[in-house]
Amino acid sequence: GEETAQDSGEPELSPPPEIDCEVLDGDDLAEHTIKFGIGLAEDSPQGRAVQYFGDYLSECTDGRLTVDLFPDSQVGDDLEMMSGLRSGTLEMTYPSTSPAVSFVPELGVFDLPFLVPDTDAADRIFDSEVGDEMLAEFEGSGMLALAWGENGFRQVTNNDGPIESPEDVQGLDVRVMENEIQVTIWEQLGANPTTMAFGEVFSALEQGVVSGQENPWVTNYTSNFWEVQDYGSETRHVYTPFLFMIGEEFYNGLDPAYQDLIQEASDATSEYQRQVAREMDSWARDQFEASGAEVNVLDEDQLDAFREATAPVYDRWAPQIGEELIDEVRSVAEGE
Ligand code: TK8
Repeated sequence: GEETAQDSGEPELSPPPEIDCEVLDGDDLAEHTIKFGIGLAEDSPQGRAVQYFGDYLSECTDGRLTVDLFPDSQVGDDLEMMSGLRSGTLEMTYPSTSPAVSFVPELGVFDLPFLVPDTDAADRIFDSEVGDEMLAEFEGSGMLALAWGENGFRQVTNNDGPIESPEDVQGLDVRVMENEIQVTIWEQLGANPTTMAFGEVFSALEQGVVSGQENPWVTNYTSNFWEVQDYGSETRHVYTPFLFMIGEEFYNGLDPAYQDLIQEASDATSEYQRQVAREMDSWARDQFEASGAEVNVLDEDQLDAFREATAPVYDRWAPQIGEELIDEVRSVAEGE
């Protein structure tokens, strides 16, 4: 892409939810620094949410609990950071659900194309019983999922040309997440998908190992993909969540008052992170475009062509994910 100095403006964001707690104090309460690793940038919704979470904990413990944020895959990629939680080298992380399906196969429901129509539907799923059940599935895995987050609607960026129809992605060398359902989507479209950890994507694009990748606008912008991509196309082909995770052994070893506080702070952070992600989405698209990339937004007819072309992904994966679960998630999404 042609690099231009982009407008370094900040997005306009609503204030975070008020931190409302009785400060935990007592000489018996230990001090902990929570190492929190994330794949995305400090100024992404994910990074901003972890900073809020850190403020929450330290304010409510008079500085006894603090958070040390390691952004940009500095301490590993999603799968490595999850291993870190299990082995105790890292306390918390915020991975996408897609690489976490090896622990909880039900999460594969979120890899199905065009399942979640809008963010209200995402909230209904997250705040439902089936949403709680999916998070609870991690118990015993060495990691606990405390809350949902929004990764968001994924949009394709690449260097071949604007994507308006399934024909446009035929033969496209595209990086996808480490998840077999994602691979099937792109194979079904006739593209040439390569799985790769997120931390390697920028240099793979820069070096031309792949021509494209797909992520929400906030990531496409805050991870600087505009520097190495000429085109961005709003395809919304799949909505993927984040998981707000903590090491199980670490959590179980904490004072019960800390455990309650961490759960409460996680819930507030989940609310805040979703708010920030939504407030930054179209801003990030504009920034991506203002940085010198060409952007196109698909209309309903164009999206229908993608819906139709990717429909066989359901037939292929529904038996593994579970037909019943898919139906349940769909009806919750529709508000039934
Ligand atoms: C960041 C990833 C990222 C995801 C991906 O750690 O891998 O493309 O969308 O957000 O989880």
